[in-house]
Order: sequence, then structure tokens, then C-alpha cells
Amino acid sequence: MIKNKWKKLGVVVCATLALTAVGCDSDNGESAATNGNGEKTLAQKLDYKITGIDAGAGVVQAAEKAVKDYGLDFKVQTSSGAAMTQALGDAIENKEPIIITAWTPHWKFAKYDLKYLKDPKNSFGGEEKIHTIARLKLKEDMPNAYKILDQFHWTAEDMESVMLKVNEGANVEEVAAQWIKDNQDKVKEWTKGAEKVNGEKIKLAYVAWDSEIASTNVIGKVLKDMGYDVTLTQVEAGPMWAAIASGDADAIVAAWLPGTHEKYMADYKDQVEDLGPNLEGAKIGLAVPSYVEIDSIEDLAK
Ligand code: PBE
Repeated sequence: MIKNKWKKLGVVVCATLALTAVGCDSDNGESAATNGNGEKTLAQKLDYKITGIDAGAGVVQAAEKAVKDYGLDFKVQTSSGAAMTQALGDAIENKEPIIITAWTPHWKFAKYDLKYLKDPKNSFGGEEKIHTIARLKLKEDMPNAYKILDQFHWTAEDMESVMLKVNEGANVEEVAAQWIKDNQDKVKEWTKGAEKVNGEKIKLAYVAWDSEIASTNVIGKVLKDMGYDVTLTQVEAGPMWAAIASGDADAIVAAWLPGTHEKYMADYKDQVEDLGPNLEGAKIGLAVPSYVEIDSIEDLAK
């Protein structure tokens, strides 16, 4: 009886709100409103929201594709990497459910107990590699920088160790400098055969993703130590790719391929030079704290 009364009231409220374009589309009867026990469904607790990052990120575009592929009644809410990790930390503190657009390498997997949701429809693709991309003619104009960028290669663990310290509150430039001191064997491989220069200007572009903040600061510091006057320019993903294509920036170490930045690469492939991977074993997907009791993106369709 009580339930019925509320249902009727719900209909009236919906009819009124419809005029102001506030949708009641999720209230299509009892099954969507509750899980049958009078409790909220997971989708309701999540407010039909996947917590995304910046709109230009490939992982956000892949999440939007997943919503279509799996027929989900979810929206991907865009914000920034920092806002996403803040929301994640808050949700975990309150033991509330949350679904995030996630990627590896990232410190969040070391700090929190998270799991990737299975993706049987492969909306997020498989293994990713992070590539170094240079503007055309960089090799001619700055052969030493080109050589270093071309030889730059590290592991997911290397990147994570930098990210973790930054997340713990250390200054990224100091962390990068310390990492370089502690990993001279790797840095020597990167700089092998390159000569020092005297204040040549070089510009690296990157997006404020924690992974790319780490890598760009490390390679930036290596170039600085080799005598370059290095500028690190933080931009959005689209402008980052456009800057390499136009020659406004000299290089990026932030290109996730073949999937995540597939569209950017398709747009600019003739206007940039791909120097190949600087890191293997990267991944993107949707992730939840381990206490959220689902395992697959498919479970969100229920
Ligand atoms: N990311 C981190 C980026 C690439 C690097 C996975 C958030 C993205 O475009 O989705």
C-alpha cells in the first residue's frame, strides 16, 4: 500500500518535472527503482555515473564506447585526473561505490585495493604501449635531443615509483632528479651517443595525467642535464597532439597506442614521427574498489 502511494506520487512529480527537462527516465517501474528488496540498485547508488577524467582522454572516449557497447544506462562524467582521484579517495573513505576510468601505470592501484572490471566486449582494447612522438624534422634540427628521446625507455615499475612519491606529496621535479640519480644505468642508456648542448630550447608538451606528469618530468630533467633549456607545457590531449603536428612542441612521451590515442594518431600520422614505445604493459579500463560486488562491465547492465 505504502509503496503504491509513493509510486503515484512519483508519477505526479515526474509529470511536473518533465516540463523543466529533469528526466525521470530511470523511474520506469519497480525493478529499476529497487532491486526487489526495496534497496537501491548499484546503478542508482552510483547515480548512473562513471567518474571520468578530462574529455580529451582516450579512456573517457573508450568509456563512452563501453556505455554503447554494453547498452548501459550510465553517463561518463568528465572532470580531470585530479578530480577523479579525489572522488575515488572520498568514496573509499566512506565505503561508497564508485566506478572510475582507470589506467595502469598509476599509483591508485598501489594505494587502494581496486579491480578492473572485465571487458568481454573489448571496448577498452588490450595491452597499450606509451610512445614517444616527435615533430617532423626534430631529427635534423636537434639530433642530440632526438637521440635521447628515441632511446628513452623505462618500465611500468619505474614510472610507478615516481608517481607514488609525487602522490605522497613530494615535489615532482625533486622526485625526477632523485630518480635520475638512483638510476644512472638507465639514464646512461638513454643518453648514449648524444652530445651535450649549450642552452638549446626544447619544448615538451604533456597532459596533467599523473603518469605523464611523471614521465615528462623525468625525461625533461634528463634533457636539462644534457644542456637543454627545457620547457614543459601542460595542455589538453587534443592540443597536445596538435602541437606536435604543427611543430609548436618538439616532442611528447605521452602517446598511448594502439588504442587509447588511436583517433589522434589517425588524424596526425603524416605530420608527426613515432619514435616507438618508451613503456610497455600499459592498460586502460573501468575500475572499482574491491568492495564493490561486481566483476564485469556487463554487471552494470543489470
Ligand atoms: N590516460 C593516461 C590517458 C593517456 C595517459 C590513460 C588517462 C588517456 O588518454 O586516456
